[in-house]
Amino acid sequence: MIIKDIEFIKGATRWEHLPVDGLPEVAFVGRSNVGKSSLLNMLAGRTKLARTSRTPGKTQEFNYYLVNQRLYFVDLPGYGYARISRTQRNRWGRFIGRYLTERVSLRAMFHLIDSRHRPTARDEDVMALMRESDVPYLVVLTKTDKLSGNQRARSRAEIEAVLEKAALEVPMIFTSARDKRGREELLGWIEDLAGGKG
Ligand SMILES: Nc1nc2c(ncn2[C@@H]2O[C@H](COP(=O)(O)OP(=O)(O)O)[C@@H](O)[C@H]2O)c(=O)[nH]1
Ligand SMILES: [Mg+2]
Repeated sequence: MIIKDIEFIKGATRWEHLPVDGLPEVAFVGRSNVGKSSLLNMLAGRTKLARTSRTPGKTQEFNYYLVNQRLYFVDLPGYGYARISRTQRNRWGRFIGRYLTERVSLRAMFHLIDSRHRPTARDEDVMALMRESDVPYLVVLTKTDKLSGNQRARSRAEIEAVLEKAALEVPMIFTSARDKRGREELLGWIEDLAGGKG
């Protein structure tokens, strides 16, 4: 898939504000600071499409980007930021749960995990949600430029073990926003799952 154009459409904070045009969408989820904005910028081939932030967790919006006039990338709010309240966390969980079950145009969920760290308890919560969902689920390892070959193998083994514990068999894509590793592979998955060709 080649991204010819990409345009920020809206930051939705309520269910009623999600687009209703029925275009397919793929969503990106992960803990704050995992490198989600950087990855979206890397995919888009831009430096400033999605905001990268030094104050993680600020965005609590579903940010919709229209790609090639025919599908959306959805940047979901980050989680696991220590300073958000339990109430906000519960609200996040409910919203994502509803999104997974009711959003018929959702074609895939890409779960970003920092390749340098073990999945967190909140990451495991996401895996548990995806276990119960019919939405195709893929794991995207971020910041792999920071790993040696050995560390990469260990990272893969660790995450596979956690996924196995959750009874999940999931494609894993190694990416880096720094050196663009994984870009073509990820775009290939998006095209396959959401029909981004053309
Ligand atoms: N080395 C390296 N650093 C990255 C990469 N992606 C993001 N970062 C850094 O990680 C921090 C968080 O990135 P950001 O995209 O804002 O994360 P978000 O909170 O998930 O949107 C920033 O300091 C980025 O420069 C990557 O692929 N490699
Ligand atoms: Mg961000």
